[in-house]
Amino acid sequence: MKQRETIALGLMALATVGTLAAIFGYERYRRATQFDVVLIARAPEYGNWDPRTITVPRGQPVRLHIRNIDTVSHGFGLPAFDVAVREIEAGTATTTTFTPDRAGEFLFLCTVWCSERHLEMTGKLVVQ
Ligand SMILES: [Cu+2]
Repeated sequence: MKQRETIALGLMALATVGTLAAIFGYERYRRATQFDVVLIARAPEYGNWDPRTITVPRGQPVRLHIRNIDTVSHGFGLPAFDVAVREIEAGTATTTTFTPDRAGEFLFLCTVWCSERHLEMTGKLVVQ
């Protein structure tokens, strides 16, 4: 009887340790493989994209968090990598993921007519 209890306790301890190891291992893997970027959207007269230039590593998945802190809608387009977010409403945020597979400098832009200076709402993605 004593032996069975010891075996049961041992198995429970193994299951607990294994679960924790899997959780922390996955989190470490996710951070190592995903590149996070925060991008603020505002019409050009109120600050434009912030930052205007984003630098990311080539071949690594990029998770782009776009926060529209403006009072009008904006959109996001990165034609070189077929990324498009049709509309980000005022005061909301969205996330999009892509993997830049080639190095260079690429244009990103607002795709919603947001102000008279909408056409100035552009930025540069640098892939290294
Ligand atoms: Cu805009």
